[in-house]
Amino acid sequence: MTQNIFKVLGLNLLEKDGVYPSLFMGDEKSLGEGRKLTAHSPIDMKKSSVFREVSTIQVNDVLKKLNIANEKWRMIPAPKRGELIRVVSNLAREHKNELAHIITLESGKIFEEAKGEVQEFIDVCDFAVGLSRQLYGLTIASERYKHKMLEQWHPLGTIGIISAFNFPMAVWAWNAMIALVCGNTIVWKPSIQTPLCAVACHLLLQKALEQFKDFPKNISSVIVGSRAIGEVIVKSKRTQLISATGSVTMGRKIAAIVSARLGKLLLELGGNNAMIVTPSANLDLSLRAILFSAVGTAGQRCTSLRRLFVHKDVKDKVINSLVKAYKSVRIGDPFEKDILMGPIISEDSHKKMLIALKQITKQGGKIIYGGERVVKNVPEGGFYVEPTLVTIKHGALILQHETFAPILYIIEYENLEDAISMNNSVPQGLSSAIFTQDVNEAELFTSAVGSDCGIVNVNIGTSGAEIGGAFGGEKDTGGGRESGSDSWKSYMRRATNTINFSGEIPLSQGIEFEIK
Ligand code: UN1
Repeated sequence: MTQNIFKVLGLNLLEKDGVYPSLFMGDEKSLGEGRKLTAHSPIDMKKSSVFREVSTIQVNDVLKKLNIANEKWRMIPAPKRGELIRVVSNLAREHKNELAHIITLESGKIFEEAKGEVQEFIDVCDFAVGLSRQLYGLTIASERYKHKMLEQWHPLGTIGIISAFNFPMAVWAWNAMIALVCGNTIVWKPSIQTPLCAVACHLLLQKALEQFKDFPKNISSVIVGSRAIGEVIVKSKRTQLISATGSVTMGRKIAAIVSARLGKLLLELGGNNAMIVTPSANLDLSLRAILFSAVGTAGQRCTSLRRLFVHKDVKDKVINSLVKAYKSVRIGDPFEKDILMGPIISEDSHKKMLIALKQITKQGGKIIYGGERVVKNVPEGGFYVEPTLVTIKHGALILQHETFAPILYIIEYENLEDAISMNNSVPQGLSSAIFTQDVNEAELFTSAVGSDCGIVNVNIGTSGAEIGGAFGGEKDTGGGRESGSDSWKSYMRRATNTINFSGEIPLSQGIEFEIK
């Protein structure tokens, strides 16, 4: 199936010794000569691909070519650029299953969720097509006689996209589709755990480009490489915006480099998302939302639910139904129907989960369900774990950290103000939710003194955001917004124009400046 999609896209990619090309620039591809990068499928830890890293000189050459292509691309009218994205969208629809197959193979997320991710890719394409006719600025009343003020939005240039393993296609699409309609060229350094997803997306785009003979070929590039390759892209003044998704630690490093060269940044970093379940909540609905948010993608979404604040009056009921639901979660091969939870991404990730579980007990928490590695009825080699429920008191240090694994902390609360303040008392600020039937509680939670996150939901879980909204969060989450709403503005530069048609030269602020 993996080779199938590449064949469909018109390429038999695998080179002679089983090594894939690691650099894709427009319709060209190059094999690297540097060190070997081997990706393993988390399903069974068997080798899924081998790449060889390219040199930093080659990376710089790519950036140069993208800058040159941008000179042409930015002059193609935006609605015409949108036509390209419409073709990409249709191709993604046509190959939904094949694309989802590669996502499941490389990230280990269940096939159903992988198809959802491709749908997110398709949705953002459709959004970008509409956007291609709506890149407009304001006109502003000038204080001067016969003057006009207006804003124009222009392309930035070349955008560097750095993405994580957990959304190996959708996060690229959020950035790439918007960046392209905005008139930019793109370079993508995907996670080294999910390189085939990146290659497939790039080739899909190239396939779409075949239908547009007048368009420059070199508007997109993918470089499969280690951190060193990412650093070249991040350091280069040839990238006018760096959009990075990943851990807070990674974000801090990138931010230091990009800020030092006064470059533009868009960061979408870790979350530590919470949900409040109030006494008036519809408990059946909250249970379903908790389950998808905490267990979906094996707890490896940046929007995954990590902390659950339950009112003391409903705590026992919620815990009992959660334990029951957690027991019935089917864990196993993510390609198999009816499986709800696949493996976590790596051994390292499992080690981190075990460390967190130890800290929980040391810090007074209690593991009330799960936490064990699953070895029965799952493919051999992969790291399959039981989703884990923990009861713990607010104040435990572990609650400040995001562990990228399916661990859910349950914390009791008595009054809503306290729960909101606990929701806000972590360094991260991505997603949050409240389950309530009380309009005052819902309004308080979404108000200025409510949740301090970028995503604030009522009667919906913390994960599974639609592409139409701006996606991202505050504080250590990095402050960036991707995907919908007016996030496109991050991919463009704003020019304020003042036009004088008065035949005189009046100064603003009433200043007189005449030679007598
Ligand atoms: C991520 O985990 O980086 O809201 C993105 C969601 C998805 C995107 C998650 N639409 O859960």
